[in-house]
Amino acid sequence: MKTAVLTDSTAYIPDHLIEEKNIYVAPLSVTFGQDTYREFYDITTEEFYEKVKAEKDLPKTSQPSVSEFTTKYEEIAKEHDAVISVHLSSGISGTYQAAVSAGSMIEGVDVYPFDSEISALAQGFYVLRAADLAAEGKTPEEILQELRTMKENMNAYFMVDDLSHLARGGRLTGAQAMIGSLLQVKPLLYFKDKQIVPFEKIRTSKKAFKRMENLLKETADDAEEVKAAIIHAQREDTAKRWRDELSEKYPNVEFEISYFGPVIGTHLGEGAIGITWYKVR
Ligand code: MYR
Repeated sequence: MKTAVLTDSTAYIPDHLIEEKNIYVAPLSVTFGQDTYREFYDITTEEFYEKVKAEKDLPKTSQPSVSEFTTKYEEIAKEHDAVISVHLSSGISGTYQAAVSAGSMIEGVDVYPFDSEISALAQGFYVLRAADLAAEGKTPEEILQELRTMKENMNAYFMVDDLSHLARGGRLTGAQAMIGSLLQVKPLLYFKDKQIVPFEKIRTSKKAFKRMENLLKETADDAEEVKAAIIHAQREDTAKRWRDELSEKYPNVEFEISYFGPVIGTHLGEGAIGITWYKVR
């Protein structure tokens, strides 16, 4: 059985790994006024953040349509029997549901949708693992089982510079009433039951970094090997400094630096930064 792996563009997997591991990508889009750009194909992350500054219209995002998924699955069907389709949380986007609908209609390839219940490189970690397992010849059921185990060990916390982006896009669940009070602090955010919710209110960004480190430490102290990524929206210098500091303190944690691309950047705004990790063993 030959199994492919497809994800959506919000996994923000580096291009060289997409090529090396033969990962298929279904793009989400950002629209400024009348102009729509598919991330990964039509607009780079740099171009996007420049455009946000230059344009008067704030961008909107959209998921791939069912027919876009169908086209991708048809392409995959030419050379594969099955596809693991890994997507951003169904609690913040209809992407996963579109993949499920397309998968139920397509013939010639068995589609196994997987709701990552998260996004960005945390989602990417599932994709990369699935691609490695598929290359080893594991069955789709074996791959899904491994992804479910990973999910039990996946963590992600992040903060934004300006909560209004999340509030405007309606992606900050249960917090509308708290927005006023949250604006005074740096809330640490995380995913709970597939949705973004405030984890803790923290007074300063210094304390928020420390809190995220302490949460990572709880895993690192108890593990032999941890994979992590610092993910940022145009804060590469801060991300690198933090990575260097953490790498020295936690030698059993392997760090990547990743980014919030156009679609996720629309909802978090420039300046957002977070960390994701999971215990490998
Ligand atoms: C759509 O239009 O369907 C896309 C909606 C994307 C919402 C994104 C909300 C922010 C996600 C933050 C992810 C942080 C992961 C560490």
